[in-house]
Amino acid sequence: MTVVVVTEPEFAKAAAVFRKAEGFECIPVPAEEAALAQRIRETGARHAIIGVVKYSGPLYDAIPAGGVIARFGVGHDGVDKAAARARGILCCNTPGVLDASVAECAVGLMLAVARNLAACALDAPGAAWAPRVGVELAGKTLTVIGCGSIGGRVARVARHGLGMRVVGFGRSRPADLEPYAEFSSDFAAAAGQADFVSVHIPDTAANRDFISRERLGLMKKGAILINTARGGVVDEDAVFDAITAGTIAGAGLDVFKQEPYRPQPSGKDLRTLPQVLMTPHIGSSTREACERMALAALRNIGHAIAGRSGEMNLIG
Ligand code: 8YV
Repeated sequence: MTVVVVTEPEFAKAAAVFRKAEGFECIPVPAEEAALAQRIRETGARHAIIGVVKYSGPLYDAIPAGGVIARFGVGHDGVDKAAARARGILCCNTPGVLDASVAECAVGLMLAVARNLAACALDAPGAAWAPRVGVELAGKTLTVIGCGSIGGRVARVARHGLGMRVVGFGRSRPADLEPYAEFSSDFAAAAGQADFVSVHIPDTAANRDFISRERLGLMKKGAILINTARGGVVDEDAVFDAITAGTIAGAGLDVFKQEPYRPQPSGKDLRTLPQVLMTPHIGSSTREACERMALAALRNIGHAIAGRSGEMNLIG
C-alpha cells in the first residue's frame, strides 16, 4: 500500500474515491502547512495531495526526494516549484478535468448577477414580494479574459447556449477561434465593449492585479465582472471603488485574495455591496469534477511510483 496524505478539504470533496483507491492508503490531514508537514513525517507518506493553500516552507522538507506533491486541481500558484525542484520532488496538477464545472460556475454567476437571483431568493419567502428587474444575456457581449480551455468552454456555452456575442482577450490567439466573434490582445479593444467580463487567467507574477483600477476604468459603464480564476488577478479595492462609483454595475466573485474572504487592509468590504455576489471558491466543486481530480491526482502519483514521470501532468 502506498501511503498518501490528502489535505482534509480535498479528501472531503472526493472521500469515496480516496477511501477505495486501489493500492493506496489515503489519509486525511490538515491543510495548514506545519501540521501537514508533521503528519507527513508521522505517517511516513512520500506523497501529498493538496488544494489551493499556498505552501512555502515545511512541506518541501517533509516530502522526500522522488516523492510527489499533487495538486487536486489545475492552478499551481500555491506550489513553490523551485523549492520542490531543488529537493527532487515531483509536482503535478489535474488539467482538463474541471473545465466544464468551472465554466458552468462562471456562467451561473453571470446569470445570477444579471437577474439578482441571490437577493430574489432571499426576498421570495418573506414579506417582500418585489420582482427585481434584471438584464438579459442573449445578444449581450461577453469578453473572456484568457482563452485557455476553461475560458474557451465559457465562450462556447455563452455563444451557443445563451446567444451572446463573445470577444476573446489574451496574449496569444487561441487555437480554436470558433466561439469568438473577435479576438484581441488589446484590453481596451476587447473589454471596452463588453457587458460582461469573465476572467480565466492564472495567478502569475505578470497577471497580479490584472483587473486593475485602470483596466476597470476601460470597461464599459455598467459592465458586470465575473472571476472564477484567482483572487490575485483582481484588485479587490479597485472593484469596490468601481462599483460604488457606478463605473461597473456589479460582480460575481468565486475567488479572493484571501480565502476565506477578508477585506484588504483598506477595509473596503465587498460583502457590504449588494451588487456583489460572492461564493466560496466552488468553481470546480461538483461531484463529477471532484471525482475526476481525485482520480487524476492518484494517477499522477501512480505514474511517479512506476517511474513513468513522463506520463504525469508535471508542473514547474
Ligand atoms: C481547487 C482550483 O483545486 O483547480 C484549481 O486551480 O482553484 C480548484 O479547483 C479545488 O477547489 C481544491 O479543492
